[in-house]
Amino acid sequence: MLSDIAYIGLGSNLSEPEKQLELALKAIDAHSQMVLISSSHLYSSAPMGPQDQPDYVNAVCKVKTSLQPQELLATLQQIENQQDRKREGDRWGPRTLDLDILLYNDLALTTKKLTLPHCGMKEREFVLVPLFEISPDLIMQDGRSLATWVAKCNLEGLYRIERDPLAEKIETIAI
Ligand code: ROI
Repeated sequence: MLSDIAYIGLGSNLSEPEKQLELALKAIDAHSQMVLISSSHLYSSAPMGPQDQPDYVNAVCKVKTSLQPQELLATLQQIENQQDRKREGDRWGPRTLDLDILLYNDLALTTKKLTLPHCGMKEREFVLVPLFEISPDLIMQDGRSLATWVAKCNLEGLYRIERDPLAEKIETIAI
């Protein structure tokens, strides 16, 4: 049964980032133990951290899943690997694909591999804004609304990438 809800943050700044995110969303939806409920627009922003790397494209999606958090993490890492994610080198360096579990039901968890809710999300407008787009009524673990968190973050430099209406039409016709 797909009864657990997870929010996943997606990011890329190498090898056609927009395409990387679209491929990742398809891979998530194609998995037998996950179904994609909704996904945000794509957003572009300058890198947080080291600046000597390309701008990032980010998005957030909501899934229903029967995978437990650790299994979900392993599955997302497999999708990253399929899309040529390299793990050696700088932890804050450029990457083809980054998939982070942001929230898993109301679970709070700290293990060596996984912290839930995702530890950096509060300071990351490129996570909070797309999350707000798809689930504006979320209440976060500190009892505050997601809207309050969004109101506190600096939105300067975050750009929503408008979907190309022609490309969308072609995709619909292709189906
Ligand atoms: N910066 C932005 N804008 N988006 C990201 O997804 C992102 N991911 C990272 C670091 C290097 C922290 N910076 C980022 O891992």
